[in-house]
Amino acid sequence: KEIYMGDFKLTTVEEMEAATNRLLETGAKVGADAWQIRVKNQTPHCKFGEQGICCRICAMGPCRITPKAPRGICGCDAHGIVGRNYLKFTAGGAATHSDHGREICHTLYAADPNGAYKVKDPDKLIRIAKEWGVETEGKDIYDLAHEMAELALMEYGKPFGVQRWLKRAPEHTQKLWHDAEIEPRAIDREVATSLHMTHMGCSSKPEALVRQSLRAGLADGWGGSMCGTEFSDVLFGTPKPIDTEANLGVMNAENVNIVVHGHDPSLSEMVCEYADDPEMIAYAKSMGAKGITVSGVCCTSNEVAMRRGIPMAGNFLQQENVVLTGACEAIVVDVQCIFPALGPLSKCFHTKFITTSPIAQMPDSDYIRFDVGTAAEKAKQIVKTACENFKNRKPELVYIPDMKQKATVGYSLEALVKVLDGVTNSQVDVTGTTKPLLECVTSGVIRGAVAMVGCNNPKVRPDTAHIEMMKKLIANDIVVVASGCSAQAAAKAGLMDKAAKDLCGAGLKRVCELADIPPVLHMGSCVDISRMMILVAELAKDSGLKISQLPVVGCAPEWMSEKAVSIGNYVVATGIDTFLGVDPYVSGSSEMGEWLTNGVRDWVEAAYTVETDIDKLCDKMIERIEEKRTAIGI
Ligand code: BF8
Ligand code: SF4
Repeated sequence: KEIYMGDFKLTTVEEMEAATNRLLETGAKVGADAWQIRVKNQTPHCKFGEQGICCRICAMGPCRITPKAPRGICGCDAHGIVGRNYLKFTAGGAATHSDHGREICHTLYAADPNGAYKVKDPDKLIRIAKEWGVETEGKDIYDLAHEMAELALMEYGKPFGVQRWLKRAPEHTQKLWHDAEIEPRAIDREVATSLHMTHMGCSSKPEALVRQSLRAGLADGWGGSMCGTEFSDVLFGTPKPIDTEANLGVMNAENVNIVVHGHDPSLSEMVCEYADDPEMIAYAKSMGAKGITVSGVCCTSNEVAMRRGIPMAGNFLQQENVVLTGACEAIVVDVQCIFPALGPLSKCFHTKFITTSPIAQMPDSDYIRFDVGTAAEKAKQIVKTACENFKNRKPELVYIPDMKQKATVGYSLEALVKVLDGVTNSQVDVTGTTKPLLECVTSGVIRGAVAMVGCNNPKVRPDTAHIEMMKKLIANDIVVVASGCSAQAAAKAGLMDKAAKDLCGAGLKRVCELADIPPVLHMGSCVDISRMMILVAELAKDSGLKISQLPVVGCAPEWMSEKAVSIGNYVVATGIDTFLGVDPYVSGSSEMGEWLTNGVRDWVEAAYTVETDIDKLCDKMIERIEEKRTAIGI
């Protein structure tokens, strides 16, 4: 099923798998373990766990629900157990994203005109300050940054009131949240309340557990994640379209290869900064390399790709591959989605596995503790360590698959509004609104939009769901906005190359040409799904429609993390139907299933669809988009 267009050709999943297999051969030679092997050891999975009907929140258990034992020792039934597990899962994700956001606020608090961290987008800072009612006139930008950082940090623990960012939502959405009692209060409070509710002997009523799941999710998407995204932009710059490349072929056999992996741009930005320093490049040369190549894995890769054009080596299930190339001098990680496997794996090669965060400490790693105060010095130390490691490479183990695609990334909301301005023939001055995009949608040139997000999961043939669905969507004139590992799957395949416009239906193709954009738009990392929330909020306000009426849906076909469930909850709670390709351990409770796929619609006008057949999942999304168009008469 190869698709040729001039000299442009998508990279197929088969080609990616062949490259992986070749790398696994190297792994076998050095006695390395791999997720492909561990999956075999772990399957079939425990049925109780899969269905969410195992409870171990108190020491009378663990209790497992069977037809013969329909209740745990305390009397909790399957619905309560599944519901509590679901809420705990959500709380884990909300805590994780939000804590990342908090770290960014601390970095902003430490911003200093003479220090490692500066304010790169002062206009955005002023815009947010005005939005929050903070006086900006005559204030030094760094004083303002510190004031705003402190206010943002207060959002995590304020005793009264709800999240400040909620005001960005349309009035109607805010009212729905208020009426359903799911407006998130302090971010940490929603996480703590969730853990309180799931303690032994608290909530076991699915309705209450689902309600709090939405609330904790909203504390993430319209709280912590939004802080993460917005203040990352202030610190490191708001992304603008930029060219980069994706897949393992971005690593360079002649250079010192540093791979950044994780999530918080505070680390990766500094590593990139120093890897670019002439002094460091000279140092790499003195070690026998031709230069330094920094590439990325997972969300931190999205962050530095969007702002610096740093190439993306791969996504979640490709993290071991970067080490298996034998050409990785250092894989530098901060937090989240990091395989502990990287420790023992790196020991099979010369690779230094450098952990940097007290939050993600792992065996078999070199721990170089990174914090805002010593960022410059530590980043330098990391780059130097990598350079010095070049000489330890075993040339006979080096194999970098010759596989990469071009990608244009960096479509923040600000950038998107700007590029789409060029599309319509509208004589009205529409600068700064989503109206051009709306015009494309209402005229039917674009049928709608899908937000493709989330991870890889061995339960789905890696990247297939992302890539195949995107191909089908764009062929149907549905524009795709992508983030996280989904975005990287697209980039690896070539779907973020502007040449991929030829895979689109006639309408979307025309828009891509006029706006000079690829059909799959990179909106960033997973915390940046908050950008998508602001986009739909703006679309609703500019069109006078409710968010739930827009022909827009969300999809996480290969998700695996707690964060993904937290995201799913806030996307649904924002009024966007959300399609999952992996079941969130709720199949053991018909009531929970009913609440998530239907019941929540009464509160937030959207719900989940879970479908593990990817073809069907995609068709259902297209159907939903067309239904929404019909309902509003476009
Ligand atoms: O936050 S998509 S595997 S990297 S969880 Fe992780 Fe999933 Fe990737 Fe980023 Ni998001
Ligand atoms: Fe069993 Fe109830 Fe304890 Fe859960 S809370 S482990 S169901 S006794």
